[in-house]
Amino acid sequence: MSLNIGVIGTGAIGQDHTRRINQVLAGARVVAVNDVNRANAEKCVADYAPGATIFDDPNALIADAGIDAVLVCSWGQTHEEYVLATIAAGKPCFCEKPLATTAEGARRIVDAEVAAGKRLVQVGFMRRYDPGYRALKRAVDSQTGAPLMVHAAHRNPRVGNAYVTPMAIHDTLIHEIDVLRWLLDDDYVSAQVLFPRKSPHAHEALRDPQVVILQTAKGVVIDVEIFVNSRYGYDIQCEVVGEEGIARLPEPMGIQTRLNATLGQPILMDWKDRFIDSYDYELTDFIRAASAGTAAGPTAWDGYVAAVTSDACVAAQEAEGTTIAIDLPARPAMYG
Ligand code: NAD
Ligand code: NAI
Ligand code: ISE
Repeated sequence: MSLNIGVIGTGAIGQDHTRRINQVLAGARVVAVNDVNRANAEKCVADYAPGATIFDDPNALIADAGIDAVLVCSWGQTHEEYVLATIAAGKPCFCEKPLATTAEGARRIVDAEVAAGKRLVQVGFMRRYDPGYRALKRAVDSQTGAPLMVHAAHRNPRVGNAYVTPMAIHDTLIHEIDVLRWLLDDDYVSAQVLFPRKSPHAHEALRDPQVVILQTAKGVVIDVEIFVNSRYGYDIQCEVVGEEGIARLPEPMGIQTRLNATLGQPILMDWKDRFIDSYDYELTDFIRAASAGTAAGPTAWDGYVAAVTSDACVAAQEAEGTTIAIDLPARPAMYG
């Protein structure tokens, strides 16, 4: 039996997820879509989901008896409402990051899922599924000794004018916030943000680059460079310094050339290409679990921890140079 999926938000990633469900993966079909911009919904249906129903009301899509599971791919500030409605309908929900744009919002989702009594939410932290990060985790767990430091970088070539300083945290750093916590099997205790000299390519409402320093409960110090006007490429770097050695995230595969007296290797320009296999794997996991009426992968609790950490990092941006403490409440038993 095929899982009938409804997608809310058919922009860049909503269309890409619809493409992979309908054209790449097995076990599910996107049969309904909704978007505040109907033209996006129409394009998504025309390109990737012929015959799918376009709902004008997202809540009607969630409630529809023909929909078994929901993907929330709309803008971050809309996620909480749709995830809560999907939990209330008792259906599995895949929610793109962030789970919610505030810690309070993410907590409401955790509380609703706990009240429902079973996992229904998977957060789109796809890097946990990336073969490179998984290989790095194996090396950190078994070869390089206890981690002492992490040096990481998250660089985008450019961003639009709607991307403002706090989005470097909520939209971009959030991937490192989640994946480094998973990589180190640790939680954060404090955050600090430093702003180097501003890039001339950054617009007025954006301080770019930024350096975020996170400390963990086990004493690891992490520095993450966020630079969203790198111009040269989409570049994700991660190096873990351990007691016995160093482990680095592998570069994405690319053809090495020897041409014109130069040794060359291409650098990707678009985030969509960098973790393309991971999106396939995370949705495979979602389809498998949702077909059994539940959810797998990164949890609502992971989304909540990321939101608490993001809020602390934004406070650290505002109090430049100051160290902001990160306090987490006890983890509900449902999340292990
Ligand atoms: P986008 O602007 O291209 O698309 C968002 C779509 O949602 C638009 O079509 C918009 O009209 C629609 N929308 C907005 N509000 C809505 C509402 N209330 N109800 C229904 N539709 C609504 O943005 P995007 O780049 O596709 O990002 C969407 C989400 O996916 C964001 O949460 C973003 O953080 C996340 N994202 C994740 C990754 C990743 O690597 N995991 C990458 C990109 C985006
Ligand atoms: P798993 O290996 O048991 O299952 C993952 C599924 O995705 C499998 O079906 C597997 O085939 C597929 N998959 C994922 N990545 C793949 C890759 N790179 N290559 C090939 N197939 C891949 O893993 P598990 O334990 O379910 O974890 C999945 C992710 O979700 C992990 O990152 C894990 O840390 C996370 N997770 C987190 C939880 C939490 O409480 N934080 C709970 C459960 C999972
Ligand atoms: C975008 O939303 C993503 O999730 C990308 O992975 C990230 O690199 C980018 O900075 C975000 O805007």
